[in-house]
Amino acid sequence: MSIQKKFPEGFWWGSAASATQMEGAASEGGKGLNIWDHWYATEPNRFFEGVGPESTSDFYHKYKQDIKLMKEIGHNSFRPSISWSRLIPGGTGEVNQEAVDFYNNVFDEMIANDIEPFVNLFHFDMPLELQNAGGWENRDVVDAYVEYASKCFELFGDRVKKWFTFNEPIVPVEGGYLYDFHYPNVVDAKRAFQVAYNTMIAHAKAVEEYHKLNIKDGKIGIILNLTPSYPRSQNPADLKASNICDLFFNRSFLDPAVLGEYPQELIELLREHGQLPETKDGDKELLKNNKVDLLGVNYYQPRRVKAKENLPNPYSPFMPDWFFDNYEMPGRKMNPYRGWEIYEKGIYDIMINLKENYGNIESFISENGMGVQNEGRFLKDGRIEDDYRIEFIQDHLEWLHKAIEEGCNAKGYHLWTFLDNWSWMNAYKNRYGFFSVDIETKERTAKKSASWFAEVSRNNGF
Ligand code: BGP
Repeated sequence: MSIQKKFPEGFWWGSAASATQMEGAASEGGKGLNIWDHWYATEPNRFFEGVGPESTSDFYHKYKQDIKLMKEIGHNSFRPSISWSRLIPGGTGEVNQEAVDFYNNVFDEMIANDIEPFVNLFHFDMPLELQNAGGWENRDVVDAYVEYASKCFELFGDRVKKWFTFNEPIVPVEGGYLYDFHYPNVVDAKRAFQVAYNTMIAHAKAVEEYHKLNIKDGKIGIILNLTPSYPRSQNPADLKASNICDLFFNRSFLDPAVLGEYPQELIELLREHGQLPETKDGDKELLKNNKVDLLGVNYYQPRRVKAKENLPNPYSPFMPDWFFDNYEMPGRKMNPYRGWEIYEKGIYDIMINLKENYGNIESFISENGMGVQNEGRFLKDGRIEDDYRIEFIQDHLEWLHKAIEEGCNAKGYHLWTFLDNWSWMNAYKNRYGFFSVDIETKERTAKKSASWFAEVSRNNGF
């Protein structure tokens, strides 16, 4: 078979996951509680079929076997996250030695199998005690995070050379403070913007600490879900709607992380509506001086918007949605299980934007994937024939390849995710993995996409 699309040498082939979604052992090994443990204990009805984060995919006990499987399918990199409440139960103070041993074992095992650990420090999982103290609204929590991050650099930085401060930091803002899909289920834009801002300060302080260490070959970045905002039409009203969306949902994190400053237009908009967060002296310089080395891009779906049909209810809580309506483009391709549009070219548009407006920063696709319900339907001779996933990945890779050919600085592709895992409120509704997991026995079985991806990474293309 001749390879049509060859990727640059050393391309990162792998997948991503997160501690809460794959480790399980939520009350083992000295782990403290995080907001997911707490929310599930208090409102189990919020979770699909009442399934919580207690055991998830059990990576905590099965990591050796799983890393072997990663190796078998040609991974040269994998992104897990560290659970803050496992490493430092309660969020501040003593480090939990059992957790140190666990993460040491995981990183060592990966390296022994030539799989580079890309380590993320925060994937939606705030320690409960710190959430009770106000979470990201409280600047003391920012300091606690910086201590936690520094501890991670000290413990694992001799082997981990790619660090990420946050995964999709906008999601806890949207879920927890605007749209009611994460704990603490607050609906209050002003508080949401404070959370967003303080997260960015925590990020910049962690970058500063890491850069001070001057670790050879060490890089630190952030992972953002960049969702292009496509306007319905070129009418100025639609363009304005899409520009505002871009400010709220992309540039709110992308600009400070990569350019070291917030877009002036966003500041003006928030000021006009009395929504500006509180800042401290020195914050501006902190952001300016601590830009990322590397950017992870999570891409699942585009956002399509149009000018608002009706004026917002002036008595309703202020929302970004006061400035746009979502637009359902006729004929769009959908993943009906997740309710997300599939638009492969989005990946290319993101990369071109990074090239043109963000100094062509070194980046990679840190998540992309397709969650499908009832995958058992596709079982044939004991294997899930997930041709739709192969097609999904390949179609996205084609656009990524084109972007690279045009000079974009994209260094890799990670699928969400390695094993079917627990998807927050959706629990095990939609399955994303290269490997299926029997949620009772935790048995892993390779899907067709696993062997396809093994070929692709072996050939460094397809
Ligand atoms: C991303 C998150 C992941 C993962 C994925 C799939 O936004 O970083 O944690 O869950 O989306 O989404 P979901 O699990 O909601 O289907």
